[in-house]
Amino acid sequence: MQLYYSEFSPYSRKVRMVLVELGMQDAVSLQPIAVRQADPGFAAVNPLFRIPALVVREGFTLFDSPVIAEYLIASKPGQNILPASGEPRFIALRLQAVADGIIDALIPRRNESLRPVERQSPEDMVLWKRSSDAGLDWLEGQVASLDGVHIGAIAVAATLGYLDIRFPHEDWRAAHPKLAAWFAVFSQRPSFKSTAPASN
Ligand SMILES: N[C@@H](CCC(=O)N[C@@H](CS)C(=O)NCC(=O)O)C(=O)O
Repeated sequence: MQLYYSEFSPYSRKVRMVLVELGMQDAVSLQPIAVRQADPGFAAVNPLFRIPALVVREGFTLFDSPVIAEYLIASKPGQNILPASGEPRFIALRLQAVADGIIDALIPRRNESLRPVERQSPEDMVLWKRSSDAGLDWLEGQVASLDGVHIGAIAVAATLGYLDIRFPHEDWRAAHPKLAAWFAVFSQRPSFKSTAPASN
């Protein structure tokens, strides 16, 4: 299998963390790609021109990150990264949805901030910040459900890692002490450390 990814992509980092937690690094070759510069043929891998994208075999590719994560997890029966059924499964998936949703708000806000000031939309930036802040507030109240190593916890760690890399001036820890304490421990895991971007 081949995983198209970029080292700064938090959705890709989540999938790479899943690979490490499953002990599946050797089953997948990592293919770094600058997806905005990808040639039109990349549509055969992901018609949305996004990463991560997993080529399982010729003619069968998977996207987006929750689908890839679920596929990898399903290929390793007996794991606990996605509980098989019941509420714990949906609590983990809901955490992943919030973590991914926070990234969905952070990325456009960062992209907007890189545009010339006169072309920025302050209104949109306020709305994106409202969304990611409220997501973090919600996670602060859900720290008990981050216990363990499941897809929800992995996704939240990838999101907080992105926040630290791209928004280092925004001190999310001050207003979210329980989340910060959880992250201080979880971020010591080899899956988090080994997937850190090499350079900024
Ligand atoms: N919901 C998708 C989001 C994927 C996504 O947006 N990835 C970004 C990189 S972090 C991307 O490929 N962006 C392409 C672009 O900006 O043109 C997922 O979870 O995989």
